[in-house]
Amino acid sequence: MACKKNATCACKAAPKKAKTAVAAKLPTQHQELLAWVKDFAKLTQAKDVVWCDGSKREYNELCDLMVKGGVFTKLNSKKRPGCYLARSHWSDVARVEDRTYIACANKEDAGPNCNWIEPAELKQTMTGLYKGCMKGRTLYVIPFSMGPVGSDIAKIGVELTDSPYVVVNMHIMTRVGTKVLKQLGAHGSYIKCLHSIGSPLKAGQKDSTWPCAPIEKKYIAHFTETAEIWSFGSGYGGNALLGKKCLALRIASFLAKQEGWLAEHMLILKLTSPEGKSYNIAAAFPSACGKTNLAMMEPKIPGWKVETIGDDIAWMKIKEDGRLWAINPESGFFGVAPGTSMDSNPNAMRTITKNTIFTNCALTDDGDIWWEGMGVPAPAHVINWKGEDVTLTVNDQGKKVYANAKGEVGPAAHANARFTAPATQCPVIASNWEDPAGVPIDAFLFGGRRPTVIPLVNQAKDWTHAVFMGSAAGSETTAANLSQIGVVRRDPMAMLPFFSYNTADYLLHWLTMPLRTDPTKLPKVFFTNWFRKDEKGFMWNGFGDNARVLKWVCERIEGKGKAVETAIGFLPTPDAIDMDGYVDAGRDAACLKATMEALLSVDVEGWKSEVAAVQDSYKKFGARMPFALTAKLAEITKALEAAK
Ligand code: GTP
Ligand code: SPV
Ligand code: MN
Repeated sequence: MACKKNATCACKAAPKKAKTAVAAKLPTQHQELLAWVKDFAKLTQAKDVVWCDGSKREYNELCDLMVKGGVFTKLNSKKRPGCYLARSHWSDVARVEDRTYIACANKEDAGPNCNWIEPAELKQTMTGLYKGCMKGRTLYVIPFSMGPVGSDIAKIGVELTDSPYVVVNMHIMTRVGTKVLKQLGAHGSYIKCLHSIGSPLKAGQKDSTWPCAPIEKKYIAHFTETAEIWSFGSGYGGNALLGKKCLALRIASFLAKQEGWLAEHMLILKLTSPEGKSYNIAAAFPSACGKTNLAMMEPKIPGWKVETIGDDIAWMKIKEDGRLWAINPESGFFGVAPGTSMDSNPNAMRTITKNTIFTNCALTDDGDIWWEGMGVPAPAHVINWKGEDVTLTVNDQGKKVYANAKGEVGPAAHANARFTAPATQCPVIASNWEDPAGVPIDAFLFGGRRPTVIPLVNQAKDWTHAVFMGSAAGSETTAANLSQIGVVRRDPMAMLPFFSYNTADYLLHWLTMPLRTDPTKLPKVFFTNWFRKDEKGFMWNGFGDNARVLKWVCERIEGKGKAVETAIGFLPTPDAIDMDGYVDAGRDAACLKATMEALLSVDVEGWKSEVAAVQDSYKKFGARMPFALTAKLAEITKALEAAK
């Protein structure tokens, strides 16, 4: 029979023998992979198995299926073409750090920052949970590549899941499908990722729109020594899109330690000066602390340009030239929605105009989405992230709030509402963002949300000091994980939720980087804090004005840029940051001058408490903590004593 696709299609020439036709139906010749899928389908009692090909047709069919099932709401195609809204269960709205586990033979190798369970015990528990967990559901097989398919830095994973929501999100966030199976061949190695929402369907039972398991049954497990990921009970973000935090951070950083490279919670941006010189900067900020914002920022200083390479994860290797080269292993953005506006992140707003999945945002009467801090007036009525009709009312303090029929008040969008959008839609995506070779990194920034003490920017004096800075990073917690919000916790290198082995060993791995290359070729390292506050609010505008700090960073890379050496690092002199055209409506010239002085000086008493807190945070690692860091801490403490 002639091919229906088109008259010239080559397949019509191919003679069809019955045997070949059957063989061609198999999605792969990889016997071990086929057997693994078959075994899991049997254990979970899935109703059927679908191998994902990664096609647009598959994506659309699954979206339609979810619209029919009430999981997805199709948004107004004039306002948001190709966009959908999903609402999760109220209990399944963020990563669950307390239910995230590292399973390796020795507990000490996991260390105090990981929840450890003995691997055989955890496998037994989870096998029990997986038994029959996909009854009435389809098991989807998602072959995916982190990094461009075929790149020598890329890694292949296969996720088995019963969530069509996961499949379509993985389509955006990773490279999915037949091309990956082809790359894998019959014997290639891949990372096994098991996922179930943990909510079997009985015959005739009506499905809910966000089935998931109760918190005590949720497990996000990593068997590091065998590079396996087992996730159960959650359908949200990093708990379920296993290529992201589980593979590209936890499993990859474990491998990176053994193989001498780095897998980090970092954005990658390309910054070009008015003279046309480009710099690649990678920055590690904790969850919901401004990586997406910085990665696609519109600089507020004329002539400077930012282009995006990645907004969340960087894989970095030392190459023959001695420099550290970075790739973004992802292919989309899973970005925080609330607070994203044409003011704060215009390029994110432009990225999400089409083909985007929104989760836990509010739905407007005209079929569009809305969230707090979107920069457009709050509509009189929306459906909030819980699916309730809510209307805008004024509370006792004269503040506009959304209230439901019972008078209960709350945000219309969840604080960790997210958008999933293809990286290619970002108007400032760098032309080389998918270069399998990556980009050479010129500078690292560490940072966090610190309302007090920590200066706007501070340059490390040497590599050990740089690692110390990263180790000492702290931040106010955000809605990106399900625990208390707004308390400062130590978050070394923004990796606290993503460590898969002992943090002390991780820091030692960083400390030994200069032994792997010419140390002068390593990136220059800075600590930034956009979040200092005083009685007037934020002391620094942030967002597009952060380019002013990046400009100083570039000047320092060039060996220029005025700085003063202090006990804690090199701080810019008060006139070193380009403040031309900087406007803070709430601060006049004198106030601004005083504010900048406060932002760029050492708060000696504050820093004494800070180093004491860092010392305290080191204690739990005992003798495993690298001596170089305790020595650096002692050196800084002494310098602070001498400072006043
Ligand atoms: P994950 O995706 O969770 O890893 O986080 P992310 O680091 O990419 O977070 P994102 O860029 O989406 O951070 C968003 C939050 O940071 C919002 O609350 C923003 O208002 C806030 N934010 C980002 N940049 C700045 C800034 O320069 N100044 C201030 N004050 N807030 C900022
Ligand atoms: C983060 O929490 O750092 C995220 C979102 O990037 S999630 O993918 O849910 O981990
Ligand atoms: Mn992140």
